[in-house]
Amino acid sequence: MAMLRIDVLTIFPEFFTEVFEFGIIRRAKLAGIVEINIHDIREFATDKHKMTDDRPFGGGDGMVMKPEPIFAAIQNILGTTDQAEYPEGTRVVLLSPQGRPLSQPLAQQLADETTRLVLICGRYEGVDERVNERLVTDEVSIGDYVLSGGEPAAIVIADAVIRLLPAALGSETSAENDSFSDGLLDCPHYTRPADFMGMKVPEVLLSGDHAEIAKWRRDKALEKTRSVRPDLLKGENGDM
Ligand code: 6GU
Repeated sequence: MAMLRIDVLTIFPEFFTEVFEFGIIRRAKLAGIVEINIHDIREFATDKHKMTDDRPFGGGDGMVMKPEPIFAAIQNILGTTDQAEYPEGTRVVLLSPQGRPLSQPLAQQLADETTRLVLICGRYEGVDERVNERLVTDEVSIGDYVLSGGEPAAIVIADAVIRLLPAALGSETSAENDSFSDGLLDCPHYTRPADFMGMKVPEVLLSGDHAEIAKWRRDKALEKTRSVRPDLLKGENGDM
């Protein structure tokens, strides 16, 4: 049995046809560590025109995703639209710019605690608030910019979570050295050749002195973080 079952609700199911077929995600699927199901919200539409959105009450531009098809999809996937009756380990995530920002700790928490992860891809104009009120356990954004829909964000969350599933990691320690696992950006990396077009690999990395190498990596990670993301060094690990 898969350790994690992911269900994606989208009006663009074709968006996901190949995106989960590569690398760690493909391997995790083949190993039965994760199962990913894509659901077309339109198939749960109740009216004869299969409408998934409608004009906003109160007026204004854009369309709002209707609640009925999303409620029907959740009923179908989880067997209930009552959060109290969701299977244990279930999180229903609405991807939206109004959500709390995705972070490495949130991805880690989802990897550690979740067995059923439902990702609802909203369109940027919005989703009827009653979906949020009744069905959603977590509203999540992937950053301070606006996407035309939550689909790319669903892929980002799925990737960030799946690679943290214990059995998905190629090497036991490879996630420990990630950017953000210690609240810093990663240090630079080099491989052969030691001299590429006159650009030399730092001498210390060729020295075999593991203590010196560890110190160099830490210094470089700090230097990089200070120059690119000083905010990560300020609060004592605010959201980390
Ligand atoms: Cl989750 N959705 C949309 N539409 N835009 C976003 C986002 C999500 N996260 C950042 N921008």
